Amino acid sequence: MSPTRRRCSTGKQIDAWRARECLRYKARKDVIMPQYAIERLHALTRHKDVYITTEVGQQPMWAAQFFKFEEPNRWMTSGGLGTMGYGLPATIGVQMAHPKSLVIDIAGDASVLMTMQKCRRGAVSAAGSRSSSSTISTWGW
Ligand SMILES: Cc1ncc(C[n+]2csc(CCOP(=O)(O)OP(=O)(O)O)c2C)c(N)n1
Ligand SMILES: [Mg+2]
Repeated sequence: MSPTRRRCSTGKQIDAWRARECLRYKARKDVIMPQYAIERLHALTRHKDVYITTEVGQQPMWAAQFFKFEEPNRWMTSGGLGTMGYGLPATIGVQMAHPKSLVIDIAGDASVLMTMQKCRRGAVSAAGSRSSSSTISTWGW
């Protein structure tokens, strides 16, 4: 097959994939769809200089797919195989580097929990107090 024909069939294949609209989602009345929330976040902040950080899980995928990045180096993520709890400290670091910009951590509920130890440590250090915790075998007890 000539390179021209190969490009042509590749283009058709890509068109067929695009036609599936694999990112399409159904709006619901009972919940705010995460995809919609991220689309709105983009729409409402697009006039600002925005940096996005993420945690790990489904939300970095939605952030990549539904926040329409318009500048390079604006998406700070630990990646799909990265560490939960990355986003909040990353947000603080990016905000310190870009004090006039808007920095947003798109986080999942479980990843936020992973940052609680850091918040606790920061709060305790800032207050100059000490803190102890007990060790338990499971959550919820
Ligand atoms: C420190 C750490 N522990 C465990 C994991 C494995 N892990 C990856 S995603 C995930 C769940 C993430 O849930 P949530 O933050 O609620 O994100 P969602 O998928 O709901 O967007 C877990 C446990 C990890 N990546 N990092
Ligand atoms: Mg979650």
